[in-house]
Amino acid sequence: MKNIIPHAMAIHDISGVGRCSLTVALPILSAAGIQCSVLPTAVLSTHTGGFTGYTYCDLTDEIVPMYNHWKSLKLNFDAIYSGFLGSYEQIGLVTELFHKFKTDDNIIFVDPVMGDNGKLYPTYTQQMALSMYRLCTNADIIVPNITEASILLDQSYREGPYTREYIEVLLKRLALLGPKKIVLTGVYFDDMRIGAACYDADTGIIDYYFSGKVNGFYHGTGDVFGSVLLAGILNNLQLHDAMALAVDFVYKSILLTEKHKADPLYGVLFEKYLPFLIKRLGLDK
Ligand code: PXL
Repeated sequence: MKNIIPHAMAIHDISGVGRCSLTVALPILSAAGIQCSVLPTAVLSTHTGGFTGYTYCDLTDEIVPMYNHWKSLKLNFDAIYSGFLGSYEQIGLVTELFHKFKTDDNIIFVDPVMGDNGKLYPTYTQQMALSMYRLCTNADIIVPNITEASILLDQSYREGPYTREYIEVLLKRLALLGPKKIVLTGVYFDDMRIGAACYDADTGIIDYYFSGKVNGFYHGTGDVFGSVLLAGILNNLQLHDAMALAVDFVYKSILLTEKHKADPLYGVLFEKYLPFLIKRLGLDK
């Protein structure tokens, strides 16, 4: 049964400050006309990617009671979107949740958040990486960056610029894990442009989309990208068009952050571009 308004379940942490995970997924999906129900995996004062002294409250014990209650309410989700997960055990529970809520026509969308720039995030362990691999085998779509793709494929991380051949081998190997659609972020062939590549294993089609390249590291852009990509897909865009929208949205947000010299640790100034998102999805009519 389809919902009147597309209904997504977002399984991420709440980092109180820092524009990532649920503080990004909720506003973006809502602006895109999608009901976003949340299963918070942990509550932190900030994200873990650069602040010191952050608080961390693990919510692993809440996962099963929350989804059992939702089951008892006979809720249907058009998409289940997982991101940052707090512990090894938690990744296993999310895998079980996927089995409980998977239907013939919904999508399991996994952003295998584990690291960036060749390094694991501080709360991630090798054991969690193995468990994330298993989680991805149950997904319909995965959205890794190159660091995460390398971890999932158990191969060493390589700095860019990349070649088409290198990216296409990564995409095809990732699809062998199980997901039929792969969107790989952080793809660049020169120092002028950066973007994403997508692969649909059913059609064999590989596509690319690039924007300009801004130097520096902007926190939370993976979550902004994933949320816009899912927003596009749930609004019936083709994979390539949803990816292009996500690249454009992230690029605009980075440019504005740079223009205002805002501290990139606090994420990108994406709020200004929610009207752009609504327009590109044709939701302003
Ligand atoms: O943006 C990914 C992310 C999500 N949640 C938390 C994080 C990070 C990356 O550092 O620390 C808590």
